[in-house]
Amino acid sequence: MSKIEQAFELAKERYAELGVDVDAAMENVSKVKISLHCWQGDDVAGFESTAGLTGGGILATGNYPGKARTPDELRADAEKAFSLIPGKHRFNLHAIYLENGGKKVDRDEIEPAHFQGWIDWAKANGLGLDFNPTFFSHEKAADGLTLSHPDKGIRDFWIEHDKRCRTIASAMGAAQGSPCVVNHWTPDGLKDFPADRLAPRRRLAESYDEIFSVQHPRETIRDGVECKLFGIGAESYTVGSHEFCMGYAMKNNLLVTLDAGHFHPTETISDKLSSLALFVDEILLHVSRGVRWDSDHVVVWNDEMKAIAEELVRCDLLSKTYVALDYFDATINRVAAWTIGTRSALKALLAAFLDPISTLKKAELDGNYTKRLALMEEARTLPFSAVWDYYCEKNGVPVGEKWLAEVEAYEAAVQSKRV
Ligand code: RNT
Ligand code: ZN
Repeated sequence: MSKIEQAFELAKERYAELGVDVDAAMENVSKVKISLHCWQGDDVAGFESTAGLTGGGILATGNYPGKARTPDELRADAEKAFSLIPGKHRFNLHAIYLENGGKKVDRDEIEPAHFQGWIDWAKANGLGLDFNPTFFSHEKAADGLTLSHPDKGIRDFWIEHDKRCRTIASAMGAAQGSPCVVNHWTPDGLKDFPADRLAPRRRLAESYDEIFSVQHPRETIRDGVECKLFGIGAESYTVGSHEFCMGYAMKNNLLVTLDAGHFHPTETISDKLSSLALFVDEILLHVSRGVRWDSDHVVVWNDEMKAIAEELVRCDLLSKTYVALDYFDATINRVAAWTIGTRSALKALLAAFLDPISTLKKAELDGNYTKRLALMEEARTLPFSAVWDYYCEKNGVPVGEKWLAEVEAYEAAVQSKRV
């Protein structure tokens, strides 16, 4: 027996003393598919042009060398990350990651053919694809308004863009045999006090109404609308606020997208899940890490990640929740950023499955809050790492920090050669 197996067997016994079935926990976590965001690989630049991220209330900071410059490079980097992450997962594309063969294809001209390379790659690698319309980094978004713009011509341009995105997503869903999850996020907002808060929201709702009036089979596509508190340059007013998006999604049977960085600093998305679950069919999560604001730091296994995973497990929400990552750190190796964030999310889920939750719930029902707190506290130091290490080994991915050497070797052989 290897050291990892020995440690695992001891850990399994310890968990069994608390009534926790470790094998079931590993089996449960292996069913969760996390959607890795393509945009960590190149700082949200995309392949439309060489302009990179402009405008739109999101910001990638840092200049770590070696970012992916072409679809092939991005795919190679993603494959490297996937090889270091246990389980089979998904890949989340934005419309600006099209393959246009070197010819300008504007946002209102994109077609499934521009994503055929991605569809073929996903199939070859056993991945599902998800998709996003891109309402930023474009001259028609330069003043911070898109679907809510007062100019009908500009609104129509973006409506056409989103309709095409949904057609592309539906084609992806049909090709992969699982729904392509489309997230609709608009940066629309105002820097200073609005005189009219209602009209832009009415226009956004009308634009969405037109976009979603096009029906696609449910087996191929799911749509979510994502709110935000504020963005850089849109500090005073966000058209797609939480109330707007939640209201719109509930009324129209769409997914509510919750991004962990899009709320007030002490407001958590973990606490929203149980309430939402009572009233919506499905939820889309953008797991991120805001530091002081929606800074999109790499996800780590912190209190909020822990709480999100606990809610998903304890409320039995994984079957109705799509878990996607959303962050972009350009100051560290980007393959490492994917690996750290995804492994952290999976760790949090495995740990949540390993909690002695039925005992905790029973103590709570009995009014025995002493026992509840005592057990929760003891559960923090159960031998989790022995189970996680074994889970990684069983899935054929590096155990512990060993993945880092692989990223360093990849950086030396591949990423550092990109200049
Ligand atoms: C921006 C939103 C949005 C984007 C991605 C690139 O604040 O979180 O989800 O990060 O679509
Ligand atoms: Zn997001």
